[in-house]
Amino acid sequence: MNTEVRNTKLSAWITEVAALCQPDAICICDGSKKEYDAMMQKLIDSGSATPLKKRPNSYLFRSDPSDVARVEDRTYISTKSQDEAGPTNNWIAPADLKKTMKNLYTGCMKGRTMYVIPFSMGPIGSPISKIGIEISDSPYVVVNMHIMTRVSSKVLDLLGTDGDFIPCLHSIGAPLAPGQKDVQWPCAPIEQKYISHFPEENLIWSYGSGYGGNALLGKKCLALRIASAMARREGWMAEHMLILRLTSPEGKKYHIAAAFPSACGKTNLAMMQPSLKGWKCECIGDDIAWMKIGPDGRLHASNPESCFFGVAPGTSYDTNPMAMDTLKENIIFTNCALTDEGDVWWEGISDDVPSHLIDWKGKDWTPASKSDAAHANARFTAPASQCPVICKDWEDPAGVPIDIFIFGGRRSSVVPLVFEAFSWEHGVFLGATAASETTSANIGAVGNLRRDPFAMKPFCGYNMGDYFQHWFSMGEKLGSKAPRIFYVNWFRKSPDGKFLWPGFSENSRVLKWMCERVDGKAGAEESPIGLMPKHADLDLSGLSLAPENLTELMSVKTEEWKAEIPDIEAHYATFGKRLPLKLKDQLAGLALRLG
Ligand code: TSX
Ligand code: MN
Repeated sequence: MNTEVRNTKLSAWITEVAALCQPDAICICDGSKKEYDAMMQKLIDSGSATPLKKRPNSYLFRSDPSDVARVEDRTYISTKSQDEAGPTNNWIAPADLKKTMKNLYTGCMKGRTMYVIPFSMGPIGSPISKIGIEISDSPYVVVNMHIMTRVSSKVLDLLGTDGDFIPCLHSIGAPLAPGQKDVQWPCAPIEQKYISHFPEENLIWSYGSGYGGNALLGKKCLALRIASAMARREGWMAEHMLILRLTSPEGKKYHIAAAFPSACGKTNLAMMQPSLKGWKCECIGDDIAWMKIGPDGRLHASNPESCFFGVAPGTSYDTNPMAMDTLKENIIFTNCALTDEGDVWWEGISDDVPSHLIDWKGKDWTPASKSDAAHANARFTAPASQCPVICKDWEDPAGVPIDIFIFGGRRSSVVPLVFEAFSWEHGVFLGATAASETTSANIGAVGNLRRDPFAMKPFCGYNMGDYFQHWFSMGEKLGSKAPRIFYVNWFRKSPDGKFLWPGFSENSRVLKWMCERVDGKAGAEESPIGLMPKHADLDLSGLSLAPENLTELMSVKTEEWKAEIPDIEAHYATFGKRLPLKLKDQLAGLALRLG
């Protein structure tokens, strides 16, 4: 399986890491199916993976109950000055953090194999792509990276002797003494976990966790935190956005990129199938968009990932049939429940609940059990190529030209179904002030309002005030070719607590209005918060929506919006001097329009 390493920087780094972490063996991964199968067999033999009888080539893993999600309070942006990391990031000076972590890394791979995983974010060899090398002592990381990214010995060929890459060092932080028996999911205690980024030297160091974004370093760490810092330096954008192609009955293509905080159904929207006759929707990505200004002066987006790493609970044939069809084979499931027939199960997958399950902790479960059978953050790792509605151009190195940006959040009141920004600058204001009510999927009290600018709060690898300015600068470069910006809220409720909008496939009606706005065909009227469709501008044919419900759904209540202003001011204050003046101007404009 060993592959020759000819790259000077890589061989020096492998030698350095091996000396520090002291693994028993080193394996250079080649990304082959043979490698995947051999690795998975080892994971089955050790009891870490359970093959699923009901799904070909699919496996269930159960994590340690303490290692179930990204650890935001253990995630660091380590820059020379704290001001560069900004108020939204944890910060430790690089020298101090490296000293602490080197102590932890010392001997941390004893009794284990050190895997060297060469991967490409974006198609191998494409000009938009970035090469990363993850060194990890977790075979679970290797098999997941095979699906999530393009792992291949071709990446090493591409690097040649002097090509550059982003080093991503990962250890689960659980060395084995001679003869010590391994556990099913080895990891370090929370106070030893560190997810560290050094954006000034394009470097990632992760220690102590084997789960998701803490360990699979190509995704949140590289493609968002490190890439966002590179993008600002180089004049492009790395965003937490889905990408989709909508085709009208006339055959006109529109490309949409949308940012939502967690628990708003981003993956569902990315794969949504329109209820409107003749409209077609195809998925290009469900989480990350890298966007560059193309030779045509427009903003072109591509998806750097090759998989969907989605939250399983709530995914069903009702909420996301295309995801369900993606999950039929070749899937890694983590922290789902196991049925007696040898299939996975999670809350919300079906109306009927099995009378017996093995829950995510490996314990017997019945409907009478007090806790959920699947963990709320249980995941699937699924090849994007298996999605029935993956766009044929999803790997095109040229990307797709973005027509429309959507921001949104979950708001049970105040925010109407949809409105359009008056201008790019107003749109940046909408992104910068985006907020969502917390659900049980978040930690802390349910129903609190949380500002999550551009859905990037956990993922911006530099000062967020500078990030806002970068958005303004990109708008200036794009000029009249900039995408139009909209804000949506699928979650407004009536006073008696019922969702006012049916959502899901019916969201195509909202997207259609956006497309018609781009074409200058649909009307809109000015409100204090933005441009709103008049009732007749939305295609509501075949939908039974009571007129008074539509009125409530689209209403803008001046007093409610005035009450938002102090909260936005408090949000602004956290950015201090780095807050662009244009954002203050936008808030003053809103206040003025509200009267
Ligand atoms: O994903 C969602 N979307 C976007 C879909 C393309 N969800 C699920 C969010 C949890 C992750 C939604 N939930 C959406 C939505 O548009 N809307 C709602 C609220 C809602 C829930 C249920 C119904 C209607 C609205 N209707 C019935 O249950 C029958
Ligand atoms: Mn995400």
